[in-house]
Amino acid sequence: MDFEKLTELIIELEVDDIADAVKEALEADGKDPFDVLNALTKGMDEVGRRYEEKEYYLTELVLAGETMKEAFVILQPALAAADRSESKVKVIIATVKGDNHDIGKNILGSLLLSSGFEVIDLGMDVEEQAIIDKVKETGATVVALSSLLTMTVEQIKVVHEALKSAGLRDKVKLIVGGAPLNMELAKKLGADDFADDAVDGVKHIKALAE
Ligand code: B12
Repeated sequence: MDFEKLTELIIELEVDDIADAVKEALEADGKDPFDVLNALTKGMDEVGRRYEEKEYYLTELVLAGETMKEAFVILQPALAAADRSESKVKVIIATVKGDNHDIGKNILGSLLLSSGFEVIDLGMDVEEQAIIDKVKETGATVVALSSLLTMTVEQIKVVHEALKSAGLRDKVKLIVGGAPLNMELAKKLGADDFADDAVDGVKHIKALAE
């Protein structure tokens, strides 16, 4: 199973075949799970491009999301097995309120797990209060928020303000990611940090947690 084939299966939305293909790449071919992740992400980028070019529509977007989820059932344990560190810093991850994109967040979660972090995943479309409650309950020191929609990036500021009002803002680091964001906007919205992709995100979170 070569990497091009994995990328192609995502682009062609082969939801029934992707799990076996990922399994074959990992088990029979002994491929590095991080390289497999790269190949799958490349496929999602192409799906996004086709959607922008109106070659794909919402149905295809939904199917691409499903296909990626199927792949992750197999890939996630392989990523987790690559656990490389002793750190047990607690990180809350969530997609902001109003946003139902969770693939990027899930990738970040898997990579954090495989780097030895304790990950508390609140899911997508998450209200600020749920984040506050979880910070209080777990004592997490990092909150990582995902926003893929321009419409929902303001929600980062809402979370920042809510943490402040609850007296928690100086106890947690807030890092954000997602296509509509950049470092400048992230800082303007009250976040401490931003990363372009999940691999960089893990590096930034390691630095923030020190
Ligand atoms: C799949 C998809 C969907 C799926 C989501 C399935 C799911 N369970 O996630 C479905 C079909 C549900 C969907 C719906 C919609 N979508 Co959509 N979707 C996409 C698509 C094609 C891919 C997103 C994706 O998963 N990418 C792959 C992952 C791996 O990448 P990623 O999410 O960017 O994450 C990476 C980084 O950003 C970063 N990252 C992400 N989060 C975080 C967090 C932290 C802390 C850090 C450090 C890093 C980090 O790391 C990740 C991995 O490296 C994108 C186009 C694109 N190319 O991005 C459009 C896109 C995001 N969608 C878009 C739109 C408009 C919509 C809809 C409004 C469509 C509609 N008319 O209904 C709805 C909104 C629904 C809602 N309320 O959220 C637009 C957003 C435009 C904008 N700027 O606002 C995009 C950009 C498409 C486009 N070009 O128009 N979508």
